[in-house]
Amino acid sequence: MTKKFAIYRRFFTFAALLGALIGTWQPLGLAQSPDGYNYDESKVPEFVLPDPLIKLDGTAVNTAEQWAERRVELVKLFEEQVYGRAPAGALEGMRFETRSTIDDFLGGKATLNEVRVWFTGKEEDPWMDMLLVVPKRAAEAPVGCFLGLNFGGNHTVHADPRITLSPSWMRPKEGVVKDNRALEAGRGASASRWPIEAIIDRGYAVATIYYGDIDPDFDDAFENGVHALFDDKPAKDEWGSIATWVWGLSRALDYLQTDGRIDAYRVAVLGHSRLGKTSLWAGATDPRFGLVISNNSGCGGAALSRRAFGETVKRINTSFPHWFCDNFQAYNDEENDLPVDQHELIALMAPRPVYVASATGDEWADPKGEFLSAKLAEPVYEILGHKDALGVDQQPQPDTPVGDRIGYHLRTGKHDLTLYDWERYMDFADRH
Ligand code: GTR
Repeated sequence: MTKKFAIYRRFFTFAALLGALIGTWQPLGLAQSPDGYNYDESKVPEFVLPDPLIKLDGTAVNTAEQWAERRVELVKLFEEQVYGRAPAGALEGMRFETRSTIDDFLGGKATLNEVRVWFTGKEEDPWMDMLLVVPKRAAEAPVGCFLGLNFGGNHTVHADPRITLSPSWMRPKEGVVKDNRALEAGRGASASRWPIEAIIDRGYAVATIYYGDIDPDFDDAFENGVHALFDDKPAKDEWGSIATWVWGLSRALDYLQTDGRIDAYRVAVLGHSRLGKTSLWAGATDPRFGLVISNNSGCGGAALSRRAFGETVKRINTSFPHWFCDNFQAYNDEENDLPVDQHELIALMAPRPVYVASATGDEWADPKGEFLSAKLAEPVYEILGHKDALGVDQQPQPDTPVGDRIGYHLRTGKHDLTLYDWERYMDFADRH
């Protein structure tokens, strides 16, 4: 087969896959579009997606070796145009301090630790606090662990009053945050998103960190959080907040690798919404994460940018200019100019298992666009020996999980992370 033919074949296979998918989409129950945003499937613009299996020089990717080269290209494009380059690895002097141990957590089923990660080892510099809950059975053999950032402080994930109330800066929230500081009333406020006892009962550990410890979530010209440890304002292709949160997740994994109760090869990184965008970028940049989970991550996460359905690139860059690198602004209303799209982000997890989840009432995050990204990552898994990684051509009915190496479900309900989602993630982790 000539090289040219191989490229054409690759292109047409990808185009045919895309065409077939577009032809079979079933619109969800249409909610009213917010002003200026599209929730109408028939108004999705025409677009051509970049093919993950064609390199920048036009050559086709047919083998694992060729994919390894293509992968480097894709990571670089996402770094330079979307999330921004981050410093590689930990800072010199980083150390871990276990600040508390609760041995009788959940009636003695688990041990809870609060571990502070001192990023430079110096107490005057930024740090992050990890809450880690480990089932007692880890004494016999190391266990797998779910790691994810939380929105409201570690004290919000469980109501146990022995968990330290976060002293960090918080976004305002009625009843649980006042003057940008956490209130006692916020204890357990996010417990429904963190079903810790159910996770422990399934034999997994769970670790979480307040995302604002790593970088407070507001546009502050990069002066606080870990940015303060690095020089000046980031250049146009350097890290926004998502890449910074990812840097923190990798430091959390540095710690987990030192904790003998955790099987460091079985750490799943998970996140909801903006933190789902974050878990995907973490999985893409840190191959130590064995499994990657994106819950309702939407624009800049699992959803295809070119569909411009629900939240658009322009809207996200306007509301949250600090999340991505400044180069990403160039694609406001110009999604077709992006050298990548989000199916290629999902493909960066291959051959590791990845799970994408949507919710019926979360059209802002474009559930179909999230499904399509998962689907269009399949050819990369196939090259790496996992044929039919997702295994279905159409978005499944609500509450019908699908997939082998690539998992997907569409939960009935709103934008949220629920016990239903966690149960699917644990089933998926059990299988892998
Ligand atoms: C929304 C944003 C989404 C999503 C969400 C969240 O305001 O438009 O992209 O990230 O916030 O993180 O809760």
